[in-house]
Amino acid sequence: GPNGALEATHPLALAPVTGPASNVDGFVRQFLRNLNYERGVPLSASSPNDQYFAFAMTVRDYLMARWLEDLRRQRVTQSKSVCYLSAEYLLGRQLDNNLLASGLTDIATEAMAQCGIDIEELRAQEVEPGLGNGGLGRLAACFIDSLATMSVPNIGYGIRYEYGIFRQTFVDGQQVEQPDAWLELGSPWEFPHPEFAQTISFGGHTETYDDEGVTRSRWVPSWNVRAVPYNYMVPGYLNGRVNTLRLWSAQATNSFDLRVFNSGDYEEAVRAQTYAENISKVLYPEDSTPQGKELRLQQQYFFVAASIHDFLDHMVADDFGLENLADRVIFQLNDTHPVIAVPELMRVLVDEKKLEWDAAWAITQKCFAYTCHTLLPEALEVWSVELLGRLLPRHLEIIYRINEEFLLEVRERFGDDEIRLRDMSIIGEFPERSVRMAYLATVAGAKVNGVAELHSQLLRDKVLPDFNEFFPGKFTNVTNGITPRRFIRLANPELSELITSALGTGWLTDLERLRGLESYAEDPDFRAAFREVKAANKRVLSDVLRARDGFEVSDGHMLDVMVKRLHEYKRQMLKLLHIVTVYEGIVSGRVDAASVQPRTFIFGAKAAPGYAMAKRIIHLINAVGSVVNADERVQGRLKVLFPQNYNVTLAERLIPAADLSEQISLAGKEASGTGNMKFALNGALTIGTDDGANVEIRQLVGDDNFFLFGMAEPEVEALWARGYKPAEFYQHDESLRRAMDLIASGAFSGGDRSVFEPVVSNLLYDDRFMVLADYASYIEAQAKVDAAHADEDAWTRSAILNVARCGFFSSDRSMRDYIDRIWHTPPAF
Ligand code: BZD
Repeated sequence: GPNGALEATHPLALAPVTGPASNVDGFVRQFLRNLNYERGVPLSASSPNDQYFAFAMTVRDYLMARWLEDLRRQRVTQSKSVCYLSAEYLLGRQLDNNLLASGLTDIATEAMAQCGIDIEELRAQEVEPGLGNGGLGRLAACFIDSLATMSVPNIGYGIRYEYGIFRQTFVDGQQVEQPDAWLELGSPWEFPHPEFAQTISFGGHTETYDDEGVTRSRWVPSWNVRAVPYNYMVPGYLNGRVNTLRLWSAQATNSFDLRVFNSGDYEEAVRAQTYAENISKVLYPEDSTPQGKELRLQQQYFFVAASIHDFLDHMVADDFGLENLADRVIFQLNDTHPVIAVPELMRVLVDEKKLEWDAAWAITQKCFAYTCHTLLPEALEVWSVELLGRLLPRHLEIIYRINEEFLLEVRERFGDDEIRLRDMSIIGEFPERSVRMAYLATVAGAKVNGVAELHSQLLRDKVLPDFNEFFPGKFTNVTNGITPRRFIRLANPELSELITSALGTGWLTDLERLRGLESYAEDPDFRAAFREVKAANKRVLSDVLRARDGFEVSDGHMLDVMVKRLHEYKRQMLKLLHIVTVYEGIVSGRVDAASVQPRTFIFGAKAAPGYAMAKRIIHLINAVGSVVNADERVQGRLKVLFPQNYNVTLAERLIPAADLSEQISLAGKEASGTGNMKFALNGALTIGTDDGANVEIRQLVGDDNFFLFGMAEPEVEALWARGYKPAEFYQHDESLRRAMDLIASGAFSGGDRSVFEPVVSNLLYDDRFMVLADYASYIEAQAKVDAAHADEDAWTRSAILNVARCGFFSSDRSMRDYIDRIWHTPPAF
């Protein structure tokens, strides 16, 4: 074997050593061994962090043999693997998930009790890895969970950011960002493998040379960094499978300082090191508004180049035959962030492996598929030719050639239609020459998918219609999903138990079985039990918010929850106008407080640090909250809570306690949403627009169990076409006027009218997301919510039906769809 190690066929080398005994005694022994021999402390002197580490390591030890076996099997069978390329994985805490997947929860709990340790205290030690912004990153985490649970060979590739999404704090109601030093105390879940580091190059120039009579191109880069892989276990749910998540960390190479700075000066050399290590230093907190920053492009190329080389070097057998690469791997591009992988694979095939261009292009077109997650034009990523050419000169040449040949084909099909050619070119000319990454992905990918039916339809019809015409059959839909292991079983153990008591086990991996709950909606005992679960979840949430934020959650309130990134298109302002309307109605004496259903409104939202309007809206929510919560006249009726730093861990507590789920984006703007699915599956009713996956949720649960409001996408289009004048809605709607005037009056800013003036005038004179146009309809729908909530039994029936009818939204189903429509991988190994 390598380095004189035993051959793989030798009995000692063949199988991994088995893990600790699967009983309490085995767990205790392994735990103490880890505490003593890995942490170097006796139990009596161990800190909670020591205990957490030793505990996590023990869980790892149980999974290790299976992990090694699955890695071996992926190499031996050479059956087609899915490589998910994603710049973000919003994993959430790992401990409980890994306990659940390995079936160790009870044993581990008892083992800790025997050691005199409170397992809850250990759980609290874990800092969640926040290596993503929102939906896109969380989706990647759900997908790799489902693939492992379905025994599909998969490697998730991404970036090991040293700092994840910022920690949000509020100072005087305004967002202040703190660095997320999630690795400060180390992480027990990662396995660095510096020996498998890849060298990733940047800069320099290209040249042609004579290769035995053939003229070839090559890249002569000017600097490089080391990409060090860190492996994470991705265990399937109770199936003995463990897949791998491989995240890359940037380190300086020895030659780095010499090559780039060539100064021989020590301080300069250290600076150079910092420059290299900056690449994986921090997650970009900008969602939906790409910044076009150089470091961002460095991050993208860094992780996809490392991933492609890693897979080719270690996972593809020497005799496999590159021309068959698409039988070995499909690289799924999670949005455009990893699209620079396309020219990288071309470069490897043409420049390094010396394949003909056409042969290389044929392979490449089969190895990639692209998922689009947006409809906002400003969110479509472009890179200036100047920057791309400076950082990756050979890739730019390759992109030019791909574009040239593509436009030739377009010309052949459609003739010299210059407008069409300009519109379809991968290179845009205005406002500067730049590479349109979504176009590159569409041209190169075997398939392009949107993330909900409506989104995929709009993608075909509105965003990329020329491409849809040119590539018939390339566009498809895969509606998003969520993992029921984390978002039902772990987040809502009481509901899970209730479901199991009705349906038996098996539903967690076959979520359509929840249909069986439909008949229970008619059973008064079941409804009472269901209500009790909700009440218990509210008590848990109440404890969490008291400890975390010092909030008191009032008993008997409807919990009305809106949690998601702060963005104008998501329309937190619409929610706020509703709250101000109800508040104003009571304090002005026009509405009797006693007639208002008690409600607690909960917001959770981070704003991109550079997004001024989003930050102002956060400030306004907090300001309204302070005034409303302090006003005697609405005591016991209205409460507004905005816990800081909404993250996966908090979502797991908020969602199971919610009664009402707010999914109120302007129709045609939210690609899918996934929070909407989590709420419905935890028995909240949705108030929502006809947008994203809301459309499919409503179709499944039925109109009677969903509060629909607002314009549908064609009406939005029609209103724009007619000419939208938000001020007219303000003038013609007294209740809207009162709410807006109250905000403008300074009532929430200590009389200072200037603080929220920009928010109000933005709505009055611009209102890109038509908040005012949908206001009346929203208020009307909220009145229906109040009426419905007054009938406890009917509400509970609806809530149960939401759970029963949303099994479709399991990410296991999403994965089946990807396999059937895009990947065509064998079902399992
Ligand atoms: O992706 C989101 C969409 O807005 C949701 O509608 C959808 O449900 C999810 C999953 O498909 N998009 C994002 O979350 N996008 C980002 O986070 C992002 C991050 C960096 C740069 C651009 C966008």
